[in-house]
Amino acid sequence: MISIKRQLNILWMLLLLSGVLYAQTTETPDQKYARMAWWKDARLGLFIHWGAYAVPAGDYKGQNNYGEWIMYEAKIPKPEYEQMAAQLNPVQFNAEAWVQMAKDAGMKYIVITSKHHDGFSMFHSQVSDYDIGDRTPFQRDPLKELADACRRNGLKLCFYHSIMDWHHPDAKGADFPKYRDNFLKPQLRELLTNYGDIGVLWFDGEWIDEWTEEQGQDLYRYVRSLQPGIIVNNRVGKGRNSMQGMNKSEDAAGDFGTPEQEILGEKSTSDWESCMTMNDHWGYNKNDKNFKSSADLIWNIADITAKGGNYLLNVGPTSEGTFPKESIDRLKDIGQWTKRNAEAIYGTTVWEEWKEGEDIRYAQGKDGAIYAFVRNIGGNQLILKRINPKPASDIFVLGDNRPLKWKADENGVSVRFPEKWDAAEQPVWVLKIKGEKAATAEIPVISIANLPAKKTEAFTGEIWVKLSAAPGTKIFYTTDGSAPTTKSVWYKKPIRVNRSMTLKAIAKSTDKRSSETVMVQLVKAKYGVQIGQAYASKYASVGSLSLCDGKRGTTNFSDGKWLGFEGVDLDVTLDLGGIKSIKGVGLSCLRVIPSWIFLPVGVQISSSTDGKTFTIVQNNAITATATDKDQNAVETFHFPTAVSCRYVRIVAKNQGACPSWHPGSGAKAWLFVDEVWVD
Ligand code: FHN
Repeated sequence: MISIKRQLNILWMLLLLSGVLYAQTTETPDQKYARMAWWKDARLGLFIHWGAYAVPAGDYKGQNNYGEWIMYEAKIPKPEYEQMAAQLNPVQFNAEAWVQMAKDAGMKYIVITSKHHDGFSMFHSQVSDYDIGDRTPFQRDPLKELADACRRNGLKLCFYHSIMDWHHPDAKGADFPKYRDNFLKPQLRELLTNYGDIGVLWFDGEWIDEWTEEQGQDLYRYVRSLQPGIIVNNRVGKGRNSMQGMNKSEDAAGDFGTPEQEILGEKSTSDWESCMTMNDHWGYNKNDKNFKSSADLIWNIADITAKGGNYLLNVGPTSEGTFPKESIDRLKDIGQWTKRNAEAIYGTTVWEEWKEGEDIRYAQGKDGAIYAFVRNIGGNQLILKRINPKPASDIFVLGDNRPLKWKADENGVSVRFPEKWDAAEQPVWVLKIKGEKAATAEIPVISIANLPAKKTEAFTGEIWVKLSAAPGTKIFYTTDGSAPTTKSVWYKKPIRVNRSMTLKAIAKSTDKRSSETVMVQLVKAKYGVQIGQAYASKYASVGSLSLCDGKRGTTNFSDGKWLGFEGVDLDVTLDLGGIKSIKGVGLSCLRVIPSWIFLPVGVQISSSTDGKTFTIVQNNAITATATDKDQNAVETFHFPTAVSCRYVRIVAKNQGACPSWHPGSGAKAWLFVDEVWVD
């Protein structure tokens, strides 16, 4: 009797031979699985973007927001950029120290730029003299030193290599095949024959017109012919779906998907790796201090693990050959956490119930244990819905050998942590549970005006909130933010809401455990708001009412509290609900020059009693013209305005276009507004 697996392999070979199935190589699924095994178990890798661009470190001609694209974005002439490259002399470079930091962080492989789009090779190439060995005082080969250090420490060395090349004269137009055959491929041969076993070839820059899927398939085979065991990402061809990174079709070239600066929204059994910066730049920018917190980076590891992916986290080293301190600190924090929770991270696989709300993720161990990654635990009790522990089994929190007290009832598994336990001591806790999926009721739906509510809803006056769930289920809810149980208020009719609150609800059916909790933040806004100009959907906060919800935005423009207007003015009318005597009008705006966000250049205020005829009461020019030295800031403006009216119209004039000194010169300028109010 031939096993199913063997039957599949035979079928696969027949399809292949018949030409029905076009594969990159004659590799069976089993063989591919074996080749990818180390990478799947590895989970975490360190991405390193290191090149000539570290010399300017983000600055050029008064601009300070560049990264590894500086040559292109700042239109630096080749000779001038070559001069920059010639200054690269990383005398503090210590391969052993870099590899140790990656290893201590729990990373199992390093992907370093052998050549980025600028065409400058970070290894001593014989194919080119535009490299660190020939053009700089640094006569060593950093990739050779890294290869040796990785071998000594049991890490896999991998290369990021750009197909796009801004420096090579043939890498454009009709001569591209000459570049491909006489430069790109010979350099790859050097990289795959002179540096030992290479784990992954991470291609990039495949989006250029000169590149095609066919060339990608050929390059894949070429690379695999040099090192048959190597793994190649899906940017070798043209198959990826933009920054979402997964292949658009089954037979696209490459072994894994490459979401960039994002994590898949759902679990996936395909091979994928999310690559992400720690701050806002891949290459070193000495001005960029906008680093993600260690807690957020650690939660990304939990989220990616639950979804079955790998995490390739980036560091941009300096031209001296050192890691920025902020990166070192985060690698240390990650290392402490991965060390404590290793068994939940490495070699685990996707569990069918991989998520529970926004703060719980699950993964399955090879021994069948289920790991629950949990953040934001209030107090020392936790309720898990999606799992049923085996009766009388122990639940442990990794890193602590004391079994936790727990009991399961119709509302879930309530787990109690030890008395003197400090929830804040770890950004993410991991529980090890022997159990199986629990049957839970369907999550109820919260609706406002017959539309499903978003996570946050602003309103004026009062609204009616409806809760609905599957037939035969009861719904229980709370309005004080506490976790609802079957002892909470039983929902029987729409809820009248006339104040801000956090509404949470669960559903319960007779034969199942109560559902996961659904939540909506209801925020009462002070006035009715009529927007005259469309804000961008990407920066839409909770809609126009967010201008009056009292929730202040921060200088992190993507904090979800800003309305962003691209190239157009803010034109908003507040309905005070009746004739009021007002004394002043205020608004808060954001300035983040590197992100093309400018303050308004003027504010006009007009009033009306009927909402139809308006009289201008204030015309204020805000004269401070933007300069590239302006720091990120939330600026609040207040205009004394003594008038009696029901409607107040505020028009804040957008700068219109980025100024000539700005990298976005001439492009639409953004106006970000958060709060408008009258007093
Ligand atoms: O253009 C590159 C960018 O410089 C960086 O290397 C990232 C990292 O994956 N990839 C491209 C942008 O998608």
